[in-house]
Amino acid sequence: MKDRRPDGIEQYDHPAGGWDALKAVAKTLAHQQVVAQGTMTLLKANQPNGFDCPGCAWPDPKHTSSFEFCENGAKAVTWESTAKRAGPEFFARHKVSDLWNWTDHQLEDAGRLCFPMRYNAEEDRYEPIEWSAAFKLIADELNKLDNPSRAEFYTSGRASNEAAFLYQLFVRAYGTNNFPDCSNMCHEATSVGLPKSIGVGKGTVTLEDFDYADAIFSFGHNPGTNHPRMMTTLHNASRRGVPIIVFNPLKERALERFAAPQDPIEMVTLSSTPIASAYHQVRTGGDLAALKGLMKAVLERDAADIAAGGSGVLDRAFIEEHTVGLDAVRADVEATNWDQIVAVSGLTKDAIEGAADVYVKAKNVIVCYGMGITQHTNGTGNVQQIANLLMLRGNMGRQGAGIAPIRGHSNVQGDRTVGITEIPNKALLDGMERAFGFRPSGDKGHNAIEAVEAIIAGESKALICLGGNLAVAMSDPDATFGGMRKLDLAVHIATKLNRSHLLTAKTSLVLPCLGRTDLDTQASGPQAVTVEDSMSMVHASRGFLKPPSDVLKSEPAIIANIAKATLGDRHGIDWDGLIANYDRIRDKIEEVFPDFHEFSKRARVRGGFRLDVAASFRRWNTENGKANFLVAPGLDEDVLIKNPDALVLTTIRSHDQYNTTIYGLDDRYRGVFGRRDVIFMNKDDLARRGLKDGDRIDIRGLVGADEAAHLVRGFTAVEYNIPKGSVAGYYPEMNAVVSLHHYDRLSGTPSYKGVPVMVAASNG
Ligand SMILES: Nc1nc2c(c(=O)[nH]1)N[C@H]1C(S)=C(S)[C@@H](COP(=O)(O)OP(=O)(O)OC[C@H]3O[C@@H](n4cnc5c(=O)[nH]c(N)nc54)[C@H](O)[C@@H]3O)O[C@H]1N2
Ligand SMILES: Nc1nc2c(c(=O)[nH]1)N[C@H]1C(S)=C(S)[C@@H](COP(=O)(O)OP(=O)(O)OC[C@H]3O[C@@H](n4cnc5c(=O)[nH]c(N)nc54)[C@H](O)[C@@H]3O)O[C@H]1N2
Ligand SMILES: [Mo]
Repeated sequence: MKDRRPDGIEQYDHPAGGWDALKAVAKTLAHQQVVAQGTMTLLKANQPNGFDCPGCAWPDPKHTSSFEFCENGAKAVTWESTAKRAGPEFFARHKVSDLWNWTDHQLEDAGRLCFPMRYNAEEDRYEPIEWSAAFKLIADELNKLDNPSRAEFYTSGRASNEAAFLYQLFVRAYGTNNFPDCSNMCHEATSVGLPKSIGVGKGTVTLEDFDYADAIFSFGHNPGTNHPRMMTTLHNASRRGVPIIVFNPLKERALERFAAPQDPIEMVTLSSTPIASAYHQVRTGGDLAALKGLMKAVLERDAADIAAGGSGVLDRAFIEEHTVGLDAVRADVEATNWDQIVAVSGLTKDAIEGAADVYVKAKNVIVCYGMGITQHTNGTGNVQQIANLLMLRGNMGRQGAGIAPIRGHSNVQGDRTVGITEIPNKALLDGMERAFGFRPSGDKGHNAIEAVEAIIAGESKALICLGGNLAVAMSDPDATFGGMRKLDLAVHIATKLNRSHLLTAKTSLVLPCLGRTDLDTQASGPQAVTVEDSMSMVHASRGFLKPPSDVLKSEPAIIANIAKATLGDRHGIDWDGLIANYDRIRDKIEEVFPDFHEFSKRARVRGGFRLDVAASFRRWNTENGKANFLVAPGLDEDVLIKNPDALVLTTIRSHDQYNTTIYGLDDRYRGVFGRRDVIFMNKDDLARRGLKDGDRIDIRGLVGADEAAHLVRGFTAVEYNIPKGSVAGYYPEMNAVVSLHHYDRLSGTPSYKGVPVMVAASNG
């Protein structure tokens, strides 16, 4: 590449982690004005008797009590425990139409919300409202709807088990299953795909399993940024000589080399540990082809071994005893030729065979994956092919082996476990009837896409959000924003101001709640909540900071009060009693879900407890009682991508953001500083369009023949090490080119990582 790079684009040669990570934390602490208190807070993250870090869902090691440094965990904690406040004076100073012009970074940087606020349309401002008036207003609006299914109840994955359980109780007692959830945009392909293959929509491994793995495969996740504590695990595995095979279109620095901030030698000597033993830059959306290639190579090795008089490389005993469907998968894989696999994956046959050799040689293999796998129109198929690959050699349900979906929000998995689902199963309905004496409706409700579609169509008139920033997280802001402005009621239970709150309805309320780090005191004294991590471990979390204002309520308290106002004494639920002592909520959780037996007691034990994941013990809760090999037909994810001029855009997180919360404008490991308006492109793709590094470009989403263009103008093209045909840009900015109709038909997961686009010199 040339010496002159676009403004803010530099070569970053350091390993991930190291001193730069410590410096970044110092900067965030200063920016959020919390230096002394903030440092203290950080020391309590993920400690026994401390709070669960809101940064990610990676589990805590069982036996550590020492402080585990995590740059992005520190940012998440610091942004929540900030000294900045967005109280009534703030809203008196700024009209909503002015705030609309602020960036997402500026909105959240205003600080913690302190008082319940209601929108006054004449003044175009949010004004303070008393809690009791707010609850009554919500109840009146909800009770006015001619049908409870005209209301949508969104959950973002930071909500605790206790809050999520009360929320689903309220909503089911109210009468709908409309539960759009952030996980619909995230790991839904896992939640839908894995139950059909292994009988549970969760990962099968524990943190300890990584100590016994002989090879680790990583598909489409960026742990150095999004799950930094996972780097400790990968760092240790690499040092043990475990091969780590990465499939990712971008060379993510932490997957190349990492300097562990807890390793005094690496810190003092400025050295680092290589992580990936092989790095395969698969094309965006090329994973299905790569996975079929891997299986093809494994089957070829098996045939060759048997021809040479060996016993083959498949785990035939496992396949025979535990599985169904290998013949169909074998036929599909055999019918897929290497030319197709190479063309779609963008990888050479040698590369795929090399990875297959590592796979076959290892006794125990774990496959980890993230959004690079799930956020595709064939996301569910991708997930199921990963399960197939593992099952070929019995890498499922035994020590050191299994599937590891790397979850996003710190309690996104728990929220689903305790009942946030638009498709309640019989066990859930039976449990609710047992515990509360009424049988909720079993009708299918809305997921996130369906909820937004119903809002746009004017069918749904009320939206309540338990956290999150639905409008900005969702595809197609033009359509989504317009729909939300037509609502009769919008309620946001939140810690910080964001753009969704500015999409005002006829009645709009922003209700401030306690965060993870805040002390939560109820009638019986200080409370703990519980969360479930990516590996099904459930444990307690206790905040200890003085809340930003005396007026704040906890999420459970806000939900209980809305429920009480809306339902009166319908079903005889003692809402006040439940929130007076959260043990009572946990007792009810236990009644509905027997797997939570002795919940409060077991949650208090250091490290918590693991929920039963049957597939971890080779019990298959599928319809046929077996683990199923499943075919995902074809290789191409989208007809539009066959357009020879199209490129496939993937939308990714920078190192300086938490979903729609933008901490800052740097993306250090990728060498981007002070800006986010860039598109990473291969140099051949630039040249083919007569473009060069630093040129201003427009990006248009291809959404089918007769729809309006989804356009982003005036971004800067950055020449980058990314496969030909693939381009990358930042989420959420790039949602403007993603059509609402572009999602996995099986799971409803939007295809944020496989967007067909056209790129051209900017004329805007
Ligand atoms: N600091 C921080 N932590 C977070 C979050 C955050 O925003 N910031 N978000 C949380 C949430 S909700 C989630 S879901 C997780 C997300 O964590 P990740 O799953 O790591 O999410 P992304 O950054 O979206 O990107 C994933 C990776 O996939 C790669 N990729 C893109 N397209 C493809 C593809 O087609 N195939 C393959 N194989 N790889 C591809 C990208 O290059 C990138 O490295 O992190 C959680 N933790
Ligand atoms: N293009 C594109 N779009 C994507 C993705 C992508 O990779 N690309 N990723 C998708 C994924 S994986 C996800 S999970 C979604 C994320 O979607 P969401 O979960 O809806 O979004 P967040 O940005 O995490 O929500 C941030 C807001 O949550 C509120 N908040 C923070 N902490 C708390 C709390 O403790 N309690 C309450 N009540 N509120 C709190 C704050 O007000 C903050 O503004 O986005 C999806 N959208
Ligand atoms: Mo997520």
